[in-house]
Amino acid sequence: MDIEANLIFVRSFRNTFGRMEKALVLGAAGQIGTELVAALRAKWGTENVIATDLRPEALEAPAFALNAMDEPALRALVQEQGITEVYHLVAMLSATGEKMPEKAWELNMLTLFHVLNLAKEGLLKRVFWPSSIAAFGPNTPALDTPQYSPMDPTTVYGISKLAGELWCQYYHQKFGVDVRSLRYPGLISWKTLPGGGTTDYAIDIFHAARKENAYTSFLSEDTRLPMMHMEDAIRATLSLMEAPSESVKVRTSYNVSGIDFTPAELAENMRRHYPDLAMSYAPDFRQAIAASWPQRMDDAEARADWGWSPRFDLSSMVDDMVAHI
Ligand code: AKB
Repeated sequence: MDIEANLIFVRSFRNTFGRMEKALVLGAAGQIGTELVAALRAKWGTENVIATDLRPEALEAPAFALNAMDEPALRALVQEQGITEVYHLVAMLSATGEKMPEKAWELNMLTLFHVLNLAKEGLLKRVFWPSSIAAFGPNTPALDTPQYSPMDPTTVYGISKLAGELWCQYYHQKFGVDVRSLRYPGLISWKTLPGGGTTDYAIDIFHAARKENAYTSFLSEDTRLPMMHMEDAIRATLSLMEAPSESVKVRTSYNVSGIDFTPAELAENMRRHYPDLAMSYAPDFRQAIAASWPQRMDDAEARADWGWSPRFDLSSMVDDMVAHI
């Protein structure tokens, strides 16, 4: 057995016969949740990872319908199931959030407070909550954005992420809550469609290429953004959560870098598979959002503190997407 297989065996043995660790994933039917639940279950055993969502039909048991805004229901589930760590993936993303700002703020912030407060009361040992490149803004250095930079987000989603980061740090410093976070770039995956983000074009394009051999991008051809293959994002999440607490020195949220490209560069790379892929560009309101975000992240802290390093480059990401879509 290799070291990783050994670790999985020991963990699930301990979870079955000894000290219990049990995870609860909120928003489990979403783009990240679908893959994170599977990865956690592979490590901890299916019965030790509870999946919840507003729409639990798509989820495999053990799974429950849960509105993360409903604090009593969330609390009851945590207590009844003996949950030790929560992965809080519920959020309204950048593009949808601009259409309903108050609702986005309420959803993104209240659900975070519900989880942080359960941890503060000692009901949870650890919390994972994702932040985003959306927490940065037009005055952030766009290239090799440092961990500590000016942050002046222009979207409600970005404001909620920046505020959430600071609340995570506050709960850690004041109450000892072990909350950990990553600033995800645009995440690229084929298992579940994303919903309501500015980086979604980088997934839509693969579906359009397969169906029509043509794509109209809602971002201009030269809009560079940080992106990451979902497998890398899941690995980053698990690595951060497995790191010893003293190694997790950033308690707002870690920059993590994967790849970066423009719509034109992505299309050009995809032409290895779709030589006649036709591109047109019709930037909409999402263009201004993308223009306010970093183009490439510097993730030196994540590399130094818990050994982060991505595996996918642009070509291997494209090959994997084409193979599966
Ligand atoms: C979005 O585009 O809103 C998200 C994000 C970068 O957080 N994918």
